[in-house]
Amino acid sequence: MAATWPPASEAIADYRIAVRSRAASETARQEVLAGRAPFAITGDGKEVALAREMQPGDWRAGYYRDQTLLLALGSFDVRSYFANVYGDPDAAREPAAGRQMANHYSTRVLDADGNPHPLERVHSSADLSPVASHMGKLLGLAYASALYRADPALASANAVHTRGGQEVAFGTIGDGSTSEGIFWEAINAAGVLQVPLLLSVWDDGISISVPSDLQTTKHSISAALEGIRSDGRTGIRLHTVRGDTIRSSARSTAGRRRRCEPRMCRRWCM
Ligand SMILES: Cc1ncc(C[n+]2csc(CCOP(=O)(O)OP(=O)(O)O)c2C)c(N)n1
Ligand SMILES: [Mg+2]
Repeated sequence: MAATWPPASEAIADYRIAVRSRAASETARQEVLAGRAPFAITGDGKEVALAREMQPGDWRAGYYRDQTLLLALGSFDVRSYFANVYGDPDAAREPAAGRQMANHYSTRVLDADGNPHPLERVHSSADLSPVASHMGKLLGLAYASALYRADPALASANAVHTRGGQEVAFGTIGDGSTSEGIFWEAINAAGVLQVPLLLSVWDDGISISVPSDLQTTKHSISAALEGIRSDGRTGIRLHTVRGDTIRSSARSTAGRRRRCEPRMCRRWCM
């Protein structure tokens, strides 16, 4: 697959986001080590490419490495990022009003008056602390879209929640977390139900202290999942790409997932 590159102005703007995000990561770690913040496991910069393939109305269900994704989506800025790290109780600065762990992200679905926000942005479901536990939510979001697609009357009756079922659920997960049971349940169900779901596994070969060699069959989640690769009717599509080709891969997969095929991309961290 030939890589298609964005215009230079877009690439520079994205690069700025990635650099800013990395700088925020380093500061957040310093704040933890200095005792001014309780916790920070942070992300890097590659997720900016994924953000560019998401559309208003899509959903995210991810984990603590996703700050660049949210920065690139405009879900928050660096100020709000640190409001999250410090547990700021003001919902105007920190969507979870300080009730989440640091680096656990969300966007508000309802406004201050209790009305649903219009579908003009990407929504983030609230992150969960037990690793992989968001996989059930990711599947549920994608399944809801599949049901809306199948029933236009249901979709139009719920137009504040769905764009006729055309939205897609984007997930992220670390390679170590793929050892959890719910990961396998969700991936299997996605392959059976053929829901619009795109999952990126950030394959850095480590999960805090345990190398993936010691916990993943065949030392590779892609290899372990080969048995449920799509046969055209059922199963999932698998892609393994390096960080520098994320964008072209996401573009190609984004088009197909809007046609309702579950995908999983195993990606190498940059
Ligand atoms: C069920 C559960 N077990 C253990 C932990 C503690 N824990 C937090 S992050 C983490 C490592 C996850 O590694 P991986 O999924 O590879 O993500 P990475 O940080 O490498 O991106 C662990 C073991 C947890 N949060 N939840
Ligand atoms: Mg890992």
